[in-house]
Amino acid sequence: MKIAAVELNVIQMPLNDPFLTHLGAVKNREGIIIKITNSDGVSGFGEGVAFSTPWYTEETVKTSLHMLTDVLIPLLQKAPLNHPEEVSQLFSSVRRNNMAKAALETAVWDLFAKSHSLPLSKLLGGTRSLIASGVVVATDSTKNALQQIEQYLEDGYQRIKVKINPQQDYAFLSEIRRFYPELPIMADANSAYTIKDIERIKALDDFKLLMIEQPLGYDDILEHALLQKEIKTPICLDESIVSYDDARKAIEFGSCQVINIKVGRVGGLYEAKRIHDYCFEKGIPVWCGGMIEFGVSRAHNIALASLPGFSIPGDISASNRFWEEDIITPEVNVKNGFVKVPSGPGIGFEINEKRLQETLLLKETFVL
Ligand code: OSB
Ligand code: MG
Repeated sequence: MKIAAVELNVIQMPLNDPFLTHLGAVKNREGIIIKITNSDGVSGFGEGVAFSTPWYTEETVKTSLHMLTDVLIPLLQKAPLNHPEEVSQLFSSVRRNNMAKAALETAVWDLFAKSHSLPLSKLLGGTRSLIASGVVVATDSTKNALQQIEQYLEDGYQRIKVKINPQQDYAFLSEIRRFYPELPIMADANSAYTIKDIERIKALDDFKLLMIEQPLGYDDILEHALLQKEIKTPICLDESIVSYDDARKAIEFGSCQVINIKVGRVGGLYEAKRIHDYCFEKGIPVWCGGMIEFGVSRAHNIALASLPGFSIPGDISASNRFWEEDIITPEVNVKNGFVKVPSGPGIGFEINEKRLQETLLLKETFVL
């Protein structure tokens, strides 16, 4: 596999509605769309999912651009690659910066799949042709949450995730349960609690949530294990799991019963698949997390979620959940609660060049 050129496109788009968590609001999404082209003129695409500010992880769009430009693209340039599985090892000399790594690594997977005329899902070992779709409600008002839930259920979503924090938990969830007693709901705290809040979190067992996501520290696995012993609701880890080893330790410790896998957070599809395979073997269900991402990353998520261990509807929603118009064509659609896994080569979606140009902030090209 000879990579001849890498193109970095920084784009920006407003969200249909602000995405609110206790950590702040996302109203505009910047992202990095990577195009790599081989010597035969075949192109693969990847997406950098770091945010403009470091609220979710330590990375930002700017740190990603620095890593890509000054470190990762030069590394890729040096190495003769036979398979995308090798990229992860190639980048192992670089500490963390997982979203920057994943942006480039996923583009290599797409390129490899396309040059072998294989759907990416098949290359990864996917077995599903339909992905059960869930959606996230991220607002600070109960009234808005109820309205959004009503709309999303009408759209066919199979599972709702809501954002919670100590200012918005028991009363908020009671009100939702009053209208939707049987709805599959999960609650994501994005580390809004500490172990001192144990009684507060225990009270949430009343709501028969599918799970509670990342209640405690963003890099903790120890206190989550203590908490899990005290509550009935299964804990799902998100922020705490940035590698295969984190997943293994969290499971061995009893820190969680479920893992949310995000390709960007763990540094690419190879690591995501390793986590999946480990969890599958241990009987730990996984689901695919979302990052308010554009179509390229959505497409990679769909391919990943076709693996057999993704047994819970993830945060894989339609393009129109966040965007007036996505940068891929066709857009991601949810039909009867499912997203179809494309059967075309690679990610199975084309880039909407017109939309990419409309949203473009900056473009850089590297000839290798
Ligand atoms: O914690 O899962 C999270 C979005 C951005 C950053 C972190 C998280 C989220 C979501 C998923 O909750 C939103 C989506 O569907 O993309
Ligand atoms: Mg989360």
